[in-house]
Amino acid sequence: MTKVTKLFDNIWQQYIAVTPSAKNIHQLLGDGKDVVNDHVAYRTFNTGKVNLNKFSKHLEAMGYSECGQYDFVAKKLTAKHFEHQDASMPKVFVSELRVEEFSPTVQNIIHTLVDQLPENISEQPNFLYSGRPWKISFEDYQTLLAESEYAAWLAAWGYRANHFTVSINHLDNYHCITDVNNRLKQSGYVLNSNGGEIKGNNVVKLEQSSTLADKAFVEFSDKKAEIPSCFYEFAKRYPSANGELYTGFVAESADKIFESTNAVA
Ligand code: OOG
Ligand code: NI
Repeated sequence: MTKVTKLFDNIWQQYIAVTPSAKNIHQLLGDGKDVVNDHVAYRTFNTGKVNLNKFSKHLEAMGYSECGQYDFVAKKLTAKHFEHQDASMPKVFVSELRVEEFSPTVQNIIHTLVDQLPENISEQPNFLYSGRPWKISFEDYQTLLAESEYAAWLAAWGYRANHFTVSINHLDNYHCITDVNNRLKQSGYVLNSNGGEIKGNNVVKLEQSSTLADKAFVEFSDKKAEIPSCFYEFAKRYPSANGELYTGFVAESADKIFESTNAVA
């Protein structure tokens, strides 16, 4: 196992611990075979110790490089995606919340979280599966939730993949996203239908769908509460003009995929 393969194994174990549906769907779609993971996604704040630039450095040290850039005006997010020199490794999508665009109350809560972190947190080898590195109360979680579902999710869950992604291109028994979605619904899984179950199309070279996040218990500093955890995504890529499969993301679709961790999407 290479270092990067081992890393993704650790990230997957942490993810399925709070996303049992992903483990079951992985078996269902793979029919006993391994499933190729198209990408994982991370969320962070744009504050110095943990900003997108820190993720870039962490990923670059492992053979990744920056590819696309994306802006989400309404959600107040900036994102980039990273590809590995070995194209068989999963892509990584990282977004950061533009903290200064929120109310003083929300900014204060976020600064209180980031202030608890060591300066070099992003250099730690387990950073990408380190979980929540700060203490937060349920009350502060709810204050964040009122202004940004993203901020609340990140404050509760910290540094872990918020989803893995089944590459439909590599499945043996399914060729189109509609067949995948139908199989999932027949088995009782609920899809994110925000903006339609299928986001994108062959013209933008990427079709995506996702489950709604599972729910899991989180220990806040004042109480334990059950909140949305992580989800599973399904992606089919189409060839670009050069004949190679498109490797980027589509901002309009991503905008809806983010909402897979909303309590009601
Ligand atoms: C990332 C959402 C974007 C995609 O595939 O478009 C994304 C997130 O929910 O943090 O993963
Ligand atoms: Ni995704």
